[in-house]
Amino acid sequence: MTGAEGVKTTCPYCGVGCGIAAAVQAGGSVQISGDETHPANLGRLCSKGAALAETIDLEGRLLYPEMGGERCTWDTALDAIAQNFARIIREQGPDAVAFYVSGQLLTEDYYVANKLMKGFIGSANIDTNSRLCMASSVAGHKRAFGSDTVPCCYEDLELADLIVLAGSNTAWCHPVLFQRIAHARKSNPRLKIVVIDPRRTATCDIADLHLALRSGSDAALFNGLLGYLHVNGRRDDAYIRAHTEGVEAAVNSALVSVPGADAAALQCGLDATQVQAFFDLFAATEKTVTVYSQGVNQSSSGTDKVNAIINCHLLTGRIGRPGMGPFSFTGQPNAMGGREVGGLANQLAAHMELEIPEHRARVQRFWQSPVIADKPGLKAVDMFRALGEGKIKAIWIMATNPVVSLPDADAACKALQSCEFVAVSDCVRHTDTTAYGHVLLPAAAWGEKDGTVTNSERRISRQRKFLPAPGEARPDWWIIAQVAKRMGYTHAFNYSSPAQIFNEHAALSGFENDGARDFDISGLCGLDEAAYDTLPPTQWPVVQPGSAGTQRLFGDGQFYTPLGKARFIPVTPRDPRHPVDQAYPMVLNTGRVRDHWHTLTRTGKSARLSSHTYEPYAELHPQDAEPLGIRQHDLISVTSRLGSVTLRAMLNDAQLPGNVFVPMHWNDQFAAQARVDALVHPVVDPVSGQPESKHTPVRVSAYRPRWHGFLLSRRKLALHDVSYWARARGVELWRYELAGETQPGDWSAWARALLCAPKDSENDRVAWIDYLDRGAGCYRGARLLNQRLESCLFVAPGPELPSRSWLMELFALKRALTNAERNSLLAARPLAAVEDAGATVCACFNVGRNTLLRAIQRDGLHSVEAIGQRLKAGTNCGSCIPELKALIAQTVKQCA
Ligand SMILES: Nc1nc2c(c(=O)[nH]1)N[C@H]1C(S)=C(S)[C@@H](COP(=O)(O)OP(=O)(O)OC[C@H]3O[C@@H](n4cnc5c(=O)[nH]c(N)nc54)[C@H](O)[C@@H]3O)O[C@H]1N2
Ligand SMILES: Nc1nc2c(c(=O)[nH]1)N[C@H]1C(S)=C(S)[C@@H](COP(=O)(O)OP(=O)(O)OC[C@H]3O[C@@H](n4cnc5c(=O)[nH]c(N)nc54)[C@H](O)[C@@H]3O)O[C@H]1N2
Ligand code: SF4
Ligand SMILES: [Mo]
Repeated sequence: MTGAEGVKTTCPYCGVGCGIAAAVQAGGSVQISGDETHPANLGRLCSKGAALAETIDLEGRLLYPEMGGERCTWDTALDAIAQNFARIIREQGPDAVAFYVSGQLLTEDYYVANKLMKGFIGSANIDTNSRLCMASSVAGHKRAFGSDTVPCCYEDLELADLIVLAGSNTAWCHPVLFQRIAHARKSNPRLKIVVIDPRRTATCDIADLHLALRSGSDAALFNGLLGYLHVNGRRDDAYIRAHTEGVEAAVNSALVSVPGADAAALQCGLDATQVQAFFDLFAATEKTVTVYSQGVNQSSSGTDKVNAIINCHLLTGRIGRPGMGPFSFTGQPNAMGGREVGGLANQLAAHMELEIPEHRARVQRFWQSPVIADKPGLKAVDMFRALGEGKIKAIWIMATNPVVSLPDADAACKALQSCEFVAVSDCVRHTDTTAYGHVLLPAAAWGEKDGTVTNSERRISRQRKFLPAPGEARPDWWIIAQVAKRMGYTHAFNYSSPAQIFNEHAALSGFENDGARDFDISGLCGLDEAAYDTLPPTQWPVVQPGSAGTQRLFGDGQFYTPLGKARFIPVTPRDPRHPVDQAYPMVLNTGRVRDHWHTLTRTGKSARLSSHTYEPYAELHPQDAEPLGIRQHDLISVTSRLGSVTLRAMLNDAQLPGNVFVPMHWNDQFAAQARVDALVHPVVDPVSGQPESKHTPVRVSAYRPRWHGFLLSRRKLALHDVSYWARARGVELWRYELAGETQPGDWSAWARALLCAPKDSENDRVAWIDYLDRGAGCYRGARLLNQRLESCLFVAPGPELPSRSWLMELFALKRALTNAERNSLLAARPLAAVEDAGATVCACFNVGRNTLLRAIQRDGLHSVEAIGQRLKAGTNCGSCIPELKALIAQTVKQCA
């Protein structure tokens, strides 16, 4: 669909699923704006969506197939996969091969991969990174509803009088929904917000109540709530009788395990009055939505946490009606689509079950396939364990980077290293995972392929192509179908467009479905190419052709269990001291930062997005840091029984004492030793198999190198002799933070060896300015090329180094440096006073912390609106508003 604003498509990042208009300009650049007609965002975008144009250049792209590290033809690469898979299946059986796929595949890609593995190879060894993401929600939904159904829609957030955000840093991870909630709060004074998170996050900015509960104790809190609602006469008995089963067992289990608000407070490490306030608010508010995300799912008791939440909604009958319900926010753009096609190892397609013989027979009949998998395959963590043990001989990884994102990530490296045959489909040439691929397949990226994705409110939206695929990149569905054909399944994989695949998927959803399965989009079946192309964003189910879709589910009290009733699940909260390890006394919590996406393959390309957090860090409470001799911005080691990382210490009281928070994003492409999943234990939830990414026992210690430094360079550099480095994109430069254990004998020679480009032409005018204070252990050097700053290195014995801001601005200049600028280089600031902007807070308008502090202190701008008017900060995507408020609050408090 092309309009005046460009092609309408969907954001490739989070599960909010915002609509985007992408317009290719005359010069080839792309302009991105929010699609005002898309119901998810109505024109809004967050910082990541707004910066998409900065991430689609071809630098670092995988453009051609490769085998054994050499470029090869598509035929060679595809034959190699088909032949190796076929041979291993012949010799060892179908369970000796596996696919590891991703919630970032489009539904059509995902459908084809699942069909090939389950219906033609005949194994269910296809699992997905959604196992690390949504598996506990899926398992909790199925236990309670008999189906993996999200009953709510975004509008419920606007209709609610209470929104509970459990284990969700909505402000950073679902920013447009956060904006919708913040907006609703302004227009509805009754709306109260409760945040349940061990950390005080940016989301707490709009919270009326923040419960900083002990890590992992959510099931105790919601069990306490269930008992409280029961005891205080808040049961909706008519609803319970008509539409649910198992209430007494769940209530008894709650009353025994957590008898009352005081017991909940004790088990969760909370203040009893706060818990009481939460229970009272929940009890009194009919229109309550409970949102949950990874603080709930990524836990060894994740499924129980989900059911403890759902139990409270069932007991009060608050489900399926406007403004209420349990609402899982999905992470990836197509986490939901993956569930619909059955991309998890324990599912069949179109919400049918592997364990049910009639379902298997039905899918096989529909696919007319030679076989059908008859038992669940291996879940992600088990799959990589089996790879390491040599039970799986060949794996094909698509659209995910498991060497970074799986728990016990070093074991994943070893497993891939020892595996007989590894194929990787990715858009990027060098990732921590492509390093292990025998065959690399260049996938078409966002903007280059067509298909559909489903967002958190079950809304199916089109991703539309607006750029040609570069080099020999091909869409994932095409690559998979090519391999399937070469394995002999030509007839079943003879697709020529994603529309054909979508039609087949839609037909399967309605096949012999007399209302027994929630996922039914047969009303979208039979779309021709033109109708597929113009498909408007639609919420499933869509049973009748021409239907506008379904906003909410379960309004009729009918569920997908054998009796048609929702099930209460008795929950026994785990031991709050879990796990105990004296040698590793702290709890490692991991998650996301505002402007980065996962393993940095995309957001790491944008200078704007990299400026908010440019270095891997660990946040901890000053009370924990002090006895360890750790000061603000020191380097530290965080170590578990499995591994160790080196990071920058950020001390703040937003963490609970005893907790350390480390972002999940950094990896071997961006830092020396910051792949945090190398530390995370592969402990999984017993029901869902989802890993516990938020709770690993660790210890923390100061890391004291001999020197610290930073380096700015127009070229990407290979660093030797440094024990710590982290790199980030800047405008026209790479920024490196450095530290080393050995001092070079001659700093100046070291700097020249590192920074001199091998291919400066004879006509280039190179100049060096440097300065060494041997006694103080300081070195500063700058290299100019044709009178522009080419690179500079600053070294000191401690982490206190000059601000990088002004130097970074010089790289963006298109002209020669002035004499004054040259003379100021080694001071790292203009000798004539120009104010230093400081670290970026507003990425959209590049407004720095110091500029904001000056505006607040000196110019008396004490509201977000006033700052917005003067500096524009916070007026575009709004992602930085929580930080602006925190700066105002902090500065005003200091002045008072
Ligand atoms: N900026 C950005 N946004 C993203 C992504 C990204 O990479 N970057 N990724 C997307 C994806 S795939 C996902 S899955 C979502 C994730 O979205 P979220 O789940 O919101 O993000 P996380 O930061 O992983 O974790 C959320 C919070 O859980 C808290 N937590 C830890 N342990 C517990 C606990 O025991 N109980 C409770 N109640 N809370 C706990 C953490 O402190 C953290 O603040 O984000 C999506 N959006
Ligand atoms: N410690 C810790 N670990 C975690 C988490 C956590 O909170 N803490 N969160 C977990 C969660 S929720 C998630 S979702 C995962 C995410 O972890 P990953 O899925 O491993 O991370 P991504 O960087 O999104 O990897 C996607 C890869 O696919 C490539 N790609 C992008 N588009 C396409 C495409 O169209 N086709 C193909 N073939 N490739 C493409 C990208 O270049 C990239 O290499 O991490 C999990 N791991
Ligand atoms: S909230 Fe941001 S990242 Fe998520 S879909 Fe919308 S624009 Fe993309
Ligand atoms: Mo995720």
